[in-house]
Amino acid sequence: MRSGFVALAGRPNAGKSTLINALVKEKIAIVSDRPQTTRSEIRGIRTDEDSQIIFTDTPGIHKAQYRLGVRMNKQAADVIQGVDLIYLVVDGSVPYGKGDAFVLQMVANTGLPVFLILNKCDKMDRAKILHNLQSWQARFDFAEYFPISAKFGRSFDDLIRTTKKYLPEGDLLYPAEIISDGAENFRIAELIREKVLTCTEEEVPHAAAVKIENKEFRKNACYIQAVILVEKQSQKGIMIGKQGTMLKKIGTLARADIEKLLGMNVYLELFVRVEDEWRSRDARISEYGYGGDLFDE
Ligand SMILES: Nc1nc2c(ncn2[C@@H]2O[C@H](COP(=O)(O)OP(=O)(O)OP(=O)(O)O)[C@@H](O)[C@H]2O)c(=O)[nH]1
Ligand SMILES: [Mg+2]
Repeated sequence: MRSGFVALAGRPNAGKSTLINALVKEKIAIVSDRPQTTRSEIRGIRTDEDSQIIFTDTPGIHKAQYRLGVRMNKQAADVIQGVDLIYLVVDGSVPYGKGDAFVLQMVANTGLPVFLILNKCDKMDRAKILHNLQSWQARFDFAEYFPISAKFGRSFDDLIRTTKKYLPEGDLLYPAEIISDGAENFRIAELIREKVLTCTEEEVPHAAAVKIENKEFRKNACYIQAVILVEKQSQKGIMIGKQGTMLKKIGTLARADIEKLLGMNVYLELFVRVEDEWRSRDARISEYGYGGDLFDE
């Protein structure tokens, strides 16, 4: 039996969360085409007859503008220190840049084995994939190379088989049936935030946080009250929309996903509140569950 830890690291939007969901065959991390979707580490556990792999999705490493971003980057950096293996997930369809070089240096500095996961291969032809792999090979001595499509790939057997070789001998670290160790309220809040990310634009999705205020189970149904926090009055207006249309749309989409997660009818009430500059305030960031532990800069 082998068991161990694998971190998924990379720039925002590379497809880390899409990949972790595919690897554990359940939606444990939210996904969107906005950069900086993931704001905290998320564990996904895959157990089979001879192994248990604990994957950790991390926030995309970026140039932080707010304390929130600083804490997200710090958490990603901390996670990759404490694993057996790192997947460096890159979006092969966009050109290599400074951000890639920065993240590569970070993972290289750990001294750990690193797999290059060249993602979004569905968007590239064979020649481009090959060229891409060769370019990455010249930059660092990766332990393995995997061209994949996290979104459309059906089997990751090869990746899983090879990953096991890099894990130590060991027993189960989690009960075999556990896929996620995330708190239920946080997962619900994240599903709501995912719809905020899909439905709103520009600065609004980045300025939004979601918090569950109340959750009750009654007669095989779940009653949830959640608040969407934004930084400005103008953002509140956008989030509510004309005659509440935007908030209604977010609520309808989120409810469907929460029902799937909980396996029961859900009654979801959403509110919007302004929380001044929450992205710059440690207490608020921690309260909403983003970033890792507090630290001094
Ligand atoms: N075409 C294509 N799109 C993909 C693939 N993988 C992910 N995407 C899309 O890329 C976008 C970003 O995906 P995420 O999984 O949220 O990326 P992430 O690396 O977790 O991003 P952050 O959380 O911001 O760091 C989404 O719109 C995904 O649907 C892929 O293999 N092919
Ligand atoms: Mg993500």
